Amino acid sequence: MTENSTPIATRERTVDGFVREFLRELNFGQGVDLSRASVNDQYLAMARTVRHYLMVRWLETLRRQGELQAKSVAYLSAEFLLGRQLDNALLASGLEDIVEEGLSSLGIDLATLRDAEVEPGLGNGGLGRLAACFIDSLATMNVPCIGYGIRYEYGIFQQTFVDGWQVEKPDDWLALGSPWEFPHPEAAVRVNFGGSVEQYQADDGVVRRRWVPGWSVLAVPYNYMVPGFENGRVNTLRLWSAQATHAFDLAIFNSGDYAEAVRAQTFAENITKVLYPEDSTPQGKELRLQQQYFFVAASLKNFIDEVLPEGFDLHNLPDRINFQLNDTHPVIAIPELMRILVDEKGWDWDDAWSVTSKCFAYTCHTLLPEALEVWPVDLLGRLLPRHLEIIYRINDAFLAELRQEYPDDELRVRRMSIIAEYPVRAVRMAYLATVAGTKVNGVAELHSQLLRDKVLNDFSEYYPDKFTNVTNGVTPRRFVRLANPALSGLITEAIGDGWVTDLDKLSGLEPLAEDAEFRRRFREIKLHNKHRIADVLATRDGTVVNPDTMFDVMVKRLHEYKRQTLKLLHIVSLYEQVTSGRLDIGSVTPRTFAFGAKAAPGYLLAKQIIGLINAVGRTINEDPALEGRLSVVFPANYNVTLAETLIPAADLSEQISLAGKEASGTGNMKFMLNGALTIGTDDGANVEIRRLVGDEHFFLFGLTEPEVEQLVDRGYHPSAYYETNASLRRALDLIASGAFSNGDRAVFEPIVSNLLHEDRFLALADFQAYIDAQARVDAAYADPEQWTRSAVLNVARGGFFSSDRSMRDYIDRIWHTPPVPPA
Ligand code: NBY
Repeated sequence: MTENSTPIATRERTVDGFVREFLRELNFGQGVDLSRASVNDQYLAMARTVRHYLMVRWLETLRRQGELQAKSVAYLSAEFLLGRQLDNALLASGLEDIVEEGLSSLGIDLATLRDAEVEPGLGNGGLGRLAACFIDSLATMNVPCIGYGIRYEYGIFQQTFVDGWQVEKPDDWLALGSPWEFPHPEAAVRVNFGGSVEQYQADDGVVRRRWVPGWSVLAVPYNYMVPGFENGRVNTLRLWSAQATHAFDLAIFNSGDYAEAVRAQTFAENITKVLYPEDSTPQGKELRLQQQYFFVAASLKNFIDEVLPEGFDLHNLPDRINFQLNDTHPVIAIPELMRILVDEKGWDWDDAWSVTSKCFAYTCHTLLPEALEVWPVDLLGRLLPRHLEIIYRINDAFLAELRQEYPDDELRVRRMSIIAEYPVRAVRMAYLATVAGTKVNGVAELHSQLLRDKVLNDFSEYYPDKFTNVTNGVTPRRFVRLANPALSGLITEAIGDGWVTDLDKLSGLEPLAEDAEFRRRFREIKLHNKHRIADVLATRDGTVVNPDTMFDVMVKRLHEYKRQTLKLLHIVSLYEQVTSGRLDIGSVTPRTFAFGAKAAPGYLLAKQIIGLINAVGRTINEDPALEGRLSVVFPANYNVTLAETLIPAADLSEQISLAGKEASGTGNMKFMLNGALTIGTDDGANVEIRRLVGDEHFFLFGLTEPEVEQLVDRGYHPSAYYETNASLRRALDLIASGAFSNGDRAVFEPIVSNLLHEDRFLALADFQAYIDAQARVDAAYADPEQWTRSAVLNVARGGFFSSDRSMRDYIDRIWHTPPVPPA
């Protein structure tokens, strides 16, 4: 090998080598020399340098994959909430130390470059972040996986507060360059829409049907590296971007209408313009269905034509791939594969169904009935007429099967129809996924059980073996190793560094809960992390927080079912008692209440709640009598980056959804692994957290799911709680009085009346139990040694919540894709 073709990764893994590569990128990539380089120049050069180090591994992974043709996972997800890439790439490639030293020899601070990175916010919340954790784990575990999704030009909106009210700004994350992506315009594929279906006589004399599309766009792939942790593997994430097709433009150009041609271009490119910011209630908008079909059609075509070797017999597809459907958003892939096999490949329907029904598995992420996606048939038929026909045919066969099984139960058969008739005729995507998928899984034990017993009960009776559970997890690389370097150092010192890829090893910390010196250092680290977030908030927002207080943190999307209002009622009640003189401030545990939450822009009540949190916060923070003892911080624009500094500083993790509503939660796991104690309901993965950590180290409160159901069945009257509970009444009255809105009683009236007269998520019913649990929190916090013991045990017993374990469960229960160890 000549010097020039020696891979850089084997040649330059030294400080000098790095510095040379970095300067070369700065000079020849950015076109500046060091003395004139902006921070952004330096960041971009740095990112590209690190990328080069990973490149050899990526190419090698791809080469071996092509050679082995091992069974892989294709994770189909409309969202991948990746977070910043630089740190993760440095960690995975083992370059952290070299880079830090190299940069400092040039007088550059790595932390400054880190902060220059704009995170790709290509997801709403838990579902999108889960996808990012999963692909990290698969790469780290040497499992072949390709992530397929959408390259939104604008990610989740940037949240700002104006007078405490949420105002959304577009998230122009690509503006300063995106060094982590590799566009491949030459590999673009065409995606069709609209038109009609025609009947024709094929060469074999058979009458067939085919789609005559009305318009099409190009899907351009952008590849991203997904590096495994120190294992030499780099998997691929492929995000699709929409572009106008040339043919499309040309016809119009030829007719001389330049303006129309440009309009057409904009129209096509709209498809991947923006991420829909609704995190639970799907809007049923045509553009959204376009997005879904767009990325799924491009992905299937890419997999079949490019990833599979030439001449691959598609009858063997189920041995080669699992398409995992991340919620219903990619479910249109099912009729698309049928269309490819039947219409394009000329297969019999039954052959095609036999293959298709072995290739997909479906993960459900919700329990809210209004969150289950349905597509009105008139919309679907207009956009994808052939797919609608195929869905009808799948449904006909399914209903015929059901009528055999349940000859005397037509009501049940209709309940289970993939096509709903009311309020409009519409396709139920969850049902389609359940019928066509090999497996259906929920994301925590309780959630999977409720799916089986309630949401999809008819289906679980008909297909008992399809239903399974895989409890969610989070990647310990990003959420412990990178987010909490101080704690990571302490853990590694105690038990070695194997925990980063084998999180069950954290159990080795158990005995150290009894070690006073270990506890002292653990506490010191928590305090250090509080100072770190205090610095961040001071610089970013000019907010002052007192690190010598309990950090009580609630971060998640703003939603009624998550019950930020319950947290708020606790705060208002405390404030009311102190200011009315019934409670001595000296006896109150000093706390910093921290919130982070975006509301869907169209969710007016959620935006009101944000307004109220900020208003209460302002009042409390301005009260000199409370200074240094009680404060509320609500940094705007909570995202992955902020989570990484906020969560490690938390003492108390708020997981207070109404039982039976939060599918799993994953923030709860991140807090646990960073040594926070949880106050929570028996909901989602809280159930498993509590079981693992033990009742003594978890503050449980509230109605259980069966109790919620009973109460609602009996008839729930929130005002009864208002009338019988004096502190609740005083808190609500204080809000209603205008105390937080300059005396204007109208401002927060909708929140108060909603709670008094509707309260869909039973905040008032759980109020007293929550207050009592908070009193137990105060008592426990008063004993720092005991509290720290519990905190250490939370870490030691949290190993189960690694997304590596989730991936093992998917592999064992759903995919059956063994790892492919490196050569
Ligand atoms: O998925 C969340 C669940 O609420 C949470 O309990 C769970 O831990 C997490 C991972 O399994 N769901 C979620 O984040 N959902 C969305 O973000 C979402 C996004 C878009 C749409 C619906 C839901 N949509 O219909 O457009």
